[in-house]
Amino acid sequence: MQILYSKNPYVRYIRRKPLSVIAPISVLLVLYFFFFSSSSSSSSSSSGSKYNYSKKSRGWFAKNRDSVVLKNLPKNHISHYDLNILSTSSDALAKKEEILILTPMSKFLPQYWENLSKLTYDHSLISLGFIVPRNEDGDIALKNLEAAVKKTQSLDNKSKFKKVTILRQDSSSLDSQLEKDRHALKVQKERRSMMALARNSLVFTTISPTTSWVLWLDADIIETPATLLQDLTLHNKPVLSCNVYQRYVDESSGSNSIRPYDFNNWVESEEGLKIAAGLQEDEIIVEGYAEMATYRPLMAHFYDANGDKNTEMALDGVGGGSVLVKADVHRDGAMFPSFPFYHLIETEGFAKMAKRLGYEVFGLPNYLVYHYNE
Ligand SMILES: Nc1nc2c(ncn2[C@@H]2O[C@H](COP(=O)(O)OP(=O)(O)O)[C@@H](O)[C@H]2O)c(=O)[nH]1
Ligand SMILES: [Mg+2]
Repeated sequence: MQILYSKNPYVRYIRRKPLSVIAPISVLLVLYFFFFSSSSSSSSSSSGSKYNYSKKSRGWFAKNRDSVVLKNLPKNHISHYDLNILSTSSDALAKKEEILILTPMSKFLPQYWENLSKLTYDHSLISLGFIVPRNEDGDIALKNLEAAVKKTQSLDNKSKFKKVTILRQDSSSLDSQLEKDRHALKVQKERRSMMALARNSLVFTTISPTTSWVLWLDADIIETPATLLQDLTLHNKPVLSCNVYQRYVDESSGSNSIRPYDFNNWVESEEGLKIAAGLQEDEIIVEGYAEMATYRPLMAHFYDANGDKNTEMALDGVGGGSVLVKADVHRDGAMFPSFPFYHLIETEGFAKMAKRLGYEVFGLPNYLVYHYNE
């Protein structure tokens, strides 16, 4: 072997002058590392941030590979979003923070649309998303919704919303939507679990890289202050729920009155935990039923007509009537469990999941929004 090698003229040359090979290789290595380290140092500046945008291409050769991918594609086909600078603050409107309003809708109420249209937050910063069930109610709701959208979106820039997305539900839904039917305890698990799937579908399809906030607003919330979005963002909370009430005519006095409607905004109780501990793995607790007395403090009962509208209270469960959520809470994975999660589902399970992800959940007992009275 030794003899064979030394007969090769190249090997003999290298043996005599090893520098002739080592020198150019060293130069190449130095150049490579120079470019490699410069490309990684530019991205490491953001390494302390939540999201990282280091380029996949590293150094000379990889850069060339990227340019091959980019060839023959239309100009500006790549959009860059830096989620580190996407803000959610108490000064949302001034900072032009975008809000996505999401509504599962089985019924279109003109009062809902009027209320939405009156919101004074800059409409060019508001996107809307709807999910409509695939049943007869849904057909009617869709027709009315589309007409309303068409009308609003052809108005002036001040009225128009940034974007409107309407989804048709691919999961099943219950047909009967009479209040007494949908509130019967035995249908709660099935109904709420379907609602959870619809909500998840809606948020995961419509959330965009520019969304700072998500407002969950049910289709039967027909009255909110026009400054709803400014008022809620002001608190700068990860999850913040309004107190849902209902207007009605008091039969005895004949006078207009209000009463609590949504009992899903609650604080966990000893009794609630005790009930949960005794349940089978797939059983759930639903709030507001005498059959299952949890004695949880309900936000609906904390309303004080003379109290400060900005009073906050920490919550463990929320309803879906009118809830503002920082988009990052959803991006981190908080969704609406369609299965028992700590014996909770849908919006109540969502609050639990947000908390398990380390976010705080709050409600505004004195900030009322009104549910439609059927
Ligand atoms: N996509 C979808 N939305 C629904 C369905 N059922 C109800 N909704 C909507 O979901 C929200 C909450 O439902 P709702 O029946 O009002 O619940 P409740 O107020 O707690 O009785 C409302 O905006 C409804 O219009 C359904 O099957 N599919
Ligand atoms: Mg409702």
